[in-house]
Amino acid sequence: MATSRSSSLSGGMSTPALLQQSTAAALFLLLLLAPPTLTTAQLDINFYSKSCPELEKTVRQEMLAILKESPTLAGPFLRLHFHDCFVRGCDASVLLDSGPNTPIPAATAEKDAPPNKSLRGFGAVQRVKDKLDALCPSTVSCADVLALMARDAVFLSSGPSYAVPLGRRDGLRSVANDTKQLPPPTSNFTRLAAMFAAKGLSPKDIVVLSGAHTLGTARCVSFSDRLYNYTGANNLADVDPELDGEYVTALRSRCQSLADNTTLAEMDAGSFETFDAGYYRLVAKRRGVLHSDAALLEDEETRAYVERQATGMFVAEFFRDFAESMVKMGSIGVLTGDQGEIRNKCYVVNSHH
Ligand code: HEM
Ligand SMILES: *[C@@H]1O[C@H](CO)[C@@H](O)[C@H](O)[C@H]1NC(C)=O
Ligand SMILES: *[C@@H]1O[C@H](CO)[C@@H](O)[C@H](O)[C@H]1NC(C)=O
Ligand SMILES: *[C@@H]1O[C@H](CO)[C@@H](O)[C@H](O)[C@H]1NC(C)=O
Ligand SMILES: *[C@@H]1O[C@H](CO)[C@@H](O)[C@H](O)[C@H]1NC(C)=O
Ligand SMILES: CC(=O)N[C@H]1CO[C@H](CO)[C@@H](O)[C@@H]1O
Repeated sequence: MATSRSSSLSGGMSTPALLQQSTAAALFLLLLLAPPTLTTAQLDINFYSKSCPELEKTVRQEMLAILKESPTLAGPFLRLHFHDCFVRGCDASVLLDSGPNTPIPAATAEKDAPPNKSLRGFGAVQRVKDKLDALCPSTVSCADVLALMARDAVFLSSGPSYAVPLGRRDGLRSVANDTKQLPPPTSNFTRLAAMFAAKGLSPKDIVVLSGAHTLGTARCVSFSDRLYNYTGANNLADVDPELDGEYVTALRSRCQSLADNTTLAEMDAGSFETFDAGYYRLVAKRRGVLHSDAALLEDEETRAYVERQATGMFVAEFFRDFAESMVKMGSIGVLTGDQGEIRNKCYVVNSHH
C-alpha cells in the first residue's frame, strides 16, 4: 500500500503532546476547509519547527561527525531508509531487534532476515536519536531520523540536498518474512517493475533510485552467480550474458568463489564514497555489479535514462530526479497522527504496548 492512511483527530486526548494546540487547531481548520482528498494524513517539512526547531541542524552536525569517523557508512544509511520504506512502510521497523521485546507472534525481526544480513549503521542511528532526545525528549520518530540521515548521507557525499517531509511515526512490529517485499539482486526488469509498482513507484523511480548504487559496496555473494553459476551449470562458462566479459574477469579476481560472503566490491568502482552519475556510466558499459543494475538496460525507458546520464552531461537533472523519487519513496505507507508511537530506543518498541 503506497498511500498513507487517514489519521483520526477525533480522540483529542490522545493527540501527541508534540502537536501544539495552535497546530492542532490549524489542522482542524484545514480539514474543515479542504476537499475530502486532503484529509489523508500528510507529512510536512515543517512538522517539528515548533517542537524541535534544532532538529535538522543537529542531525547534520552528528552526521558530519559520524561520516568523518566512518566514511563508508554513507551507503549503509541510504540503504537502511530504502529497506525501511519497502517493508511495512517507512516506520523504522527495520531498526527493531528480534526477541522478546518485539511484540509479534514470530520472534524474528526484519533485521535478521537474509536481505538484511549486510545492513550496517544501526549504532549511529541510535547515537543521533539520543542526541535529539536530549534536546527534545520523546518528540522525533526513529523513522524521521532515518529519513534525515539518508538525506544527509547523500548530501555529505557531494549529492543533492532536498527538503524531507516529516511527521512519520514508528511502527510496533517487525517481521522477517515481510522482507520478501524487497527486490532480490537477481531481479530482471519485469520483477523490479512489479515490486516497485506494488509500492506506488514507477519505472522512472526504479532507474533514478538505483542511482543510489553510486554509493557503497556489495558482498560477492550478492552477484557471484553472475560470474560462476548463472544458469545453475556451475562452471566457468556459466556467466551472465548481460555482464561485460572483461568485467567478469575483473570481478572474478576479487570474488574467487561462489561461497564468498565477506569480500566487498565497490558498486561505482573508483568513486563509491561520492554521490555522482558514475554509476550510470558503468551500467551503460554493462558493468553494473548486480543483475538488477544490468536489468535497467532491458526496458526502453530506463535504458534511455541510463544512456542519457552516462554522458555525464545531465547530472543536475539526475540530482533533481533523485530528490523527487526519494521524497516519494519516503512517503510509502507512513504512519502519522496518533498511529504507532514515538520510539525511545530505535531498536525496541516502548514498553507500554
Ligand atoms: C532496484 C532494486 C534494488 C536492488 C535489487 C538492490 C540490491 C542491493 C544489494 C544486493 C546490495 C548489496 C548488499 C550487500 O551484499 O552488502 C545493495 C547495496 C546498496 N543499495 Fe541497493 N538495491 C536496490 C535499490 C536500492 C535503492 C532504491 C536504494 C536507495 C535509494 C539502494 C541503496 C543501496 C546502497 C546505498 C547500497 C550500498 C550499501 C553498503 O555500502 O553497505 N538500493 N543493494
Ligand atoms: C510471507 O511473505 C510472502 C510474500 O510477501 C507472502 O506471500 C506470505 O503470505 C508471507 N507468509 C506469512 C506466513 O506471512
Ligand atoms: C523475470 O523474472 C521472473 C521472476 O523471477 C520470471 O518468472 C520471468 O520469466 C523473467 N522474465 C524474463 C523475460 O526473463
Ligand atoms: C548454482 O545455481 C543453482 C541454480 O540457481 C543452485 O541450485 C546451486 O546451489 C548453485 N550452486 C552453488 C555451488 O551455489
Ligand atoms: C557466510 O558463510 C558462512 C559459511 O557458510 C556462514 O557461517 C556465515 O553465517 C555467512 N555469513 C553471512 C554474513 O552471511
Ligand atoms: C542473521 C544475521 O546475520 N543478522 C544480522 C542482521 O544485521 C544485524 C546488524 O548488522 C546483525 O547484528 C545481525 O546479526
